[in-house]
Amino acid sequence: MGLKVLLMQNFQTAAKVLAYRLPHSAKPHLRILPQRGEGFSMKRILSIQDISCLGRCSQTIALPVLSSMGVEVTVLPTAVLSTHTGFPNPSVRDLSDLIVPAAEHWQREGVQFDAIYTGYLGSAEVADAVQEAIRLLRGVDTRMFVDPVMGDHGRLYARLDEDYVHLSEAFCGQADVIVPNLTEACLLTGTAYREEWTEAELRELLRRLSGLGPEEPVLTGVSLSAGRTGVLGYRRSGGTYFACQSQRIPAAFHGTGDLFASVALGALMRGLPDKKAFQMAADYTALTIARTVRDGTEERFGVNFEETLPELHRMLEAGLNQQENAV
Ligand code: PXL
Repeated sequence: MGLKVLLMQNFQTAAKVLAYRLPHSAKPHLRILPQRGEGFSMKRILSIQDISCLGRCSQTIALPVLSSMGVEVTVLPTAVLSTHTGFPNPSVRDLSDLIVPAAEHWQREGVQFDAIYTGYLGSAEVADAVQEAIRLLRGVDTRMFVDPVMGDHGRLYARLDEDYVHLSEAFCGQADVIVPNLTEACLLTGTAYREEWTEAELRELLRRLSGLGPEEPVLTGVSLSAGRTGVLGYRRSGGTYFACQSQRIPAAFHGTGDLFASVALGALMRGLPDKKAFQMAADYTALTIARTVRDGTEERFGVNFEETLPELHRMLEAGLNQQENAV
């Protein structure tokens, strides 16, 4: 028997063994990436936020999560910090003078983005430069997904001030989708912050947010029944609301908002409808927080999403498969 034939036979046997061992959810009809020979039009997004070297958040979550969901990510780091600002005295290198030249470069190269995703920007200089970059790069079909990261639990994050809140309003005004938490929504709309809300009050807050301009404001971290948390969203065009709730895990890890936003954007980019995308983000974030609590990780280090990415794949596979069958 020739070497080539022998290799072929071994290859076929190995392939059979591999196929046999695949768990049900990884069988070819459920997949997040195409099979050999199939075409795939991958979405390209631009993620504009800082790199916090330690303490998983912003780019260090957006990049791995979106990449693993089958979305191409161009990163535009707005600053590099030794840690997020939940640690005392991080070392910070501002990169605001990179932002416009990088955008001009991509513009010269004719690069197009399916979505622009902004998160923590951290300073007025950065926010101004990012506005200009968006002006240069946003095409008619570019969706803008804004997470107006500013604070939590009723307080602004360290280093941010009132002026920054006004800049965030301008970003939200241009967005298709915004994903503020309750603290951010209150800051953006000049509403007094409180912990307890009725659903009618939350709907009113959503309408106020939509008055800033976004097509779809989605409030994150809202609880609509005991022991549950998730989102309440509003679609301005149809005047309809949607809720996605999951288990509430009582813990306050850094970066969970970034994880939530990245998963939701990834699912939207993969073509899932908004309610499914946000439900996936709520379920995956809850699962990841639960796993991180179990592991005993310190809150300042963020969540152990590396451990739960396989589950995210399974959720996305199931969502895509359902979608395919529904068509
Ligand atoms: O996770 C939000 C975030 C992002 N980037 C930096 C932060 C924070 C929250 O504190 O400090 C630098």
